[in-house]
Amino acid sequence: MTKADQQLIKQQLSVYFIMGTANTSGHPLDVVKEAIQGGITMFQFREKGEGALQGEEKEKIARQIQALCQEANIPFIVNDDVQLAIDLDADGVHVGQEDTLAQDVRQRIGNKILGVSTHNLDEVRQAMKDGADYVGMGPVYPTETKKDTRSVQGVSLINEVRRHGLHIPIVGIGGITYENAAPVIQAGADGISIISAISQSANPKKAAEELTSLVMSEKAALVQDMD
Ligand code: TZP
Ligand code: MG
Repeated sequence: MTKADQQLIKQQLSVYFIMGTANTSGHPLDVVKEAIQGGITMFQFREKGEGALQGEEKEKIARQIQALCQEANIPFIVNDDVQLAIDLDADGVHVGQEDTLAQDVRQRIGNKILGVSTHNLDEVRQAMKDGADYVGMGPVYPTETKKDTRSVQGVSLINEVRRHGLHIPIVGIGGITYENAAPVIQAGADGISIISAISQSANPKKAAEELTSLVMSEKAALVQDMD
């Protein structure tokens, strides 16, 4: 990956909205539309949990959401399901440590975006070797959205990775809200991944707008500090 590509991914990670149909009581397409209007910079289709769609139904909603993302020029990433990402010609795939090996995913998807969830420095280094374009780190804060998470780690791994001089794009995940997002960026993450703070909001557009302006101003403040 060139330096320019890495800069673009860092921008695109700023407000990374993740959602599946189980994450909202609203109409999923309306929620995504509103989130896009509110300024999200990347989207991940994560169709998991109770009542998750499968097969044709899953593919149908994925295609509908992908169309919204394409219209808005926002990367559309698929969680876990490498074949779906290939069938849809999605912009990328995100995998966890328990999913298909990152190096195998890289082989299958060519130069699409590859994201990998990581929980310690070794996993970050391995993800970099495997060709990850970015790494997810969390849960930063307690979350109700994913039941089988590792223990809450705050921003410690984000700090550690930056202390070791690793420049891989990082996105924090888990329990992130408007109130607690700033420390994630201040620790050196390039963005925040959010499910419920947008998908469960009574006003997803406003929630996305507020998160976007917060992240953008935190990132701008860091750049100024370096000048
Ligand atoms: N991985 C670690 S925490 C988490 C995932 C998918 C859930 C994040 O959801 P929320 O609602 O933003 O806490
Ligand atoms: Mg997974």
